[in-house]
Amino acid sequence: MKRIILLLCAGLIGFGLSPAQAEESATINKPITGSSVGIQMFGWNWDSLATECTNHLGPNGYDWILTLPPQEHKKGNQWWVHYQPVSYQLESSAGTREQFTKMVAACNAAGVKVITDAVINHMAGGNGYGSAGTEYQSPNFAPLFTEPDFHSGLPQTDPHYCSRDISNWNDFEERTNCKFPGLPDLATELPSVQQKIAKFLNDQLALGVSGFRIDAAKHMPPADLLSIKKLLIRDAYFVQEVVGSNSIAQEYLGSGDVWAWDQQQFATDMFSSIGYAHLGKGFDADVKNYGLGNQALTWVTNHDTDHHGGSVTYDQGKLYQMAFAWILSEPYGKPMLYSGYTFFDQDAEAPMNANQKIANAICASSTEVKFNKKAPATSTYDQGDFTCVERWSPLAGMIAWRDSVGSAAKTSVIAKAGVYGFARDKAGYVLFNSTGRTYSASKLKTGLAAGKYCDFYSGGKSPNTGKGCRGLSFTVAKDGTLTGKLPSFSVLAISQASKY
Ligand code: ARE
Ligand code: CA
Repeated sequence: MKRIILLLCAGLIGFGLSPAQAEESATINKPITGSSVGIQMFGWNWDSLATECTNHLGPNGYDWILTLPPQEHKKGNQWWVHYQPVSYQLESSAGTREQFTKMVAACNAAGVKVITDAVINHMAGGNGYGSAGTEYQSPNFAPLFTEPDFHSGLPQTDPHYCSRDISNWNDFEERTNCKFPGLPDLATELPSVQQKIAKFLNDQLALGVSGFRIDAAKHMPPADLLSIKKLLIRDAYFVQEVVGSNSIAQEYLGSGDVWAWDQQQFATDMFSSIGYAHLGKGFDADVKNYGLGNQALTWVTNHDTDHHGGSVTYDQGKLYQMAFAWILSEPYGKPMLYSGYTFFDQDAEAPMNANQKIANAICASSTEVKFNKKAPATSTYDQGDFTCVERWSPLAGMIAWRDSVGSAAKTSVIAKAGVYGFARDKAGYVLFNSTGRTYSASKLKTGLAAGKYCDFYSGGKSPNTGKGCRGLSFTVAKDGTLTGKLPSFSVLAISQASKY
């Protein structure tokens, strides 16, 4: 979403803030809505994220990032050690507290809100830090929690007592009181535990963080999350991870937003293999049953599906890019994209340096993406390459297209043999060709006024007024229809704003 920050800044400077501080607080106070675009930056250390916010995320129109969990964690070469906290100190293999603080300030100054991953349901499992009862304590800091702070340490007569691993992932008592396999489960109903968690989140809010992805939210009662939220120093954004069923996700709408899992299944069905984009025709009817209203985040993949499977991935080359373009084109939901690193071993942490810290992220020097030229629905990444999705210009183009169509309704849907398209009322038109052949569009109803339009996906308007388009251009006839050729594995996105 483009920022209308200057006016706000002018107001805040009046209160004694420097222009940079005013920009930072304008970013923090900007709400996350349907026109906001977020991206999970998985495996990025704090130093690299700071420069990426300034140089690419802000300029390309991203409104927020989701970072790795920032707290001290169990040591190891697997990415998932970040999900096993040993203390709430902001020290991790992604960087120190000082580096974290600088990153948050740099991102806010670039207009990019910072949402961190909050792992507050459990602490680390047996990790060599001690015997039962101390295994979840950091060797470096005073113990944060003790045995009675965990469900397994409560008197056995307590209704919340449980020392087993979860086996029924949907039963309320079991999923909230028992252990995510192997991990000591915090007694989040206790006010003393809630206060410690709130202190951890408040520490980050005070540094300029805007909100949190609540990891394993499904394993904490919504009432506990609401109690924690009430202890925060300001109104923080919550997006809660409630995997699987919409009916369980609906229980969490009172404490914040949630991800739409059924929508992600559409992305997988439409873009995992060549020629299935037309399956999008069932989406609008499906959405009506989610019951998540405007509190749903839409997505293609996250760190779990990227590593454990169950989504389109970077292996699908241009289809992967098109899947992100699709969630950016739909009026439904708040889209979150994903930028990570490639791996041969699904447990592998992002590339580390000699000090066992995550190394700086390296993006290919050009905007060239490692899609296979001969088979564009595959890719040619090496192990440990960063995908740098936030730099892909077709997606920056789609973000601009999304801004330009605003909340205009979806109309004139077409779906046939790998092709899917629709108008956004009279504001814009989008068309997906997931086949390996050029698609000859004939007389598609666009809702747009007659004229020539630049395609946002292939480059948009030339920055020099009057110089036409950087990429493809399409013509809308007097009757509002479009006839033209859309290349294979590509998207056509035109709007009022790209008329020339
Ligand atoms: C690792 C090992 C485990 C071991 C554990 C403790 O892999 O074998 O038991 O350590 O030693 C991440 C990794 C896990 C890792 C964990 C801790 O993904 O592999 O465990 O970190 O290091 C359920 C939850 C959902 C959860 C998913 C993974 O409901 O909340 O499982 N997702 C979040 C994060 C993960 C993270 C955690 C939670 C833990 O996104 O990255 O785990 O902090 C059905 C059910 C769902 C279930 C889903 C599992 O759909 O309905 O409830 O999701 O299956 O696929
Ligand atoms: Ca729990």
